[in-house]
Amino acid sequence: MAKKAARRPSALKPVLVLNGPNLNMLGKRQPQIYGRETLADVEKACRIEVLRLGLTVEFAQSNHEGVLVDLIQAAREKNSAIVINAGAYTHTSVALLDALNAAELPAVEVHISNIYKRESFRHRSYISPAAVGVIAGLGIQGYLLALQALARLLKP
Ligand code: CA2
Repeated sequence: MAKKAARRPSALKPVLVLNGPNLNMLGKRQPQIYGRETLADVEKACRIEVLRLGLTVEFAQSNHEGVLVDLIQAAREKNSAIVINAGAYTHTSVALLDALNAAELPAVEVHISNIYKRESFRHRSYISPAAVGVIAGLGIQGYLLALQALARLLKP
């Protein structure tokens, strides 16, 4: 019987999954837009997915733009890639765009909701030019799809 190939623990630095303002409220308000799963559920699902993918992950959330910039700056040394849901800063922050460009890491932008179905101010992302790809509207599955895409990009 053919043996299933065991995945070796990753030699890569962890992928940073970074969440911006108000995403700590996930599952607690507005379930019609953002669903019923909490940020802790997102983290759990990401940790299971990276085991399958042979990656490791670090999770962070902040409501503060400068803290997010600090985390992206540190990622340049500490992390191999970034999954980012910048929340409302997506639509306003040149600082996050600059930090992502300076980090020179593959980054995937994720939005739980379909930002193009919503108010016009959400149609514009300042950070997309620094992303290898953008996933929107697929709920928290978007984070797992982002990790899958990065696994393909990072693996030799
Ligand atoms: O769809 C997304 O993931 C967003 O990045 C979420 C942001 C929003 O400003 C973006 O336009 C799209 C808002 C995150 C707020 O999350 C909450 C979750 C539950 C309750 C209240 C806020």
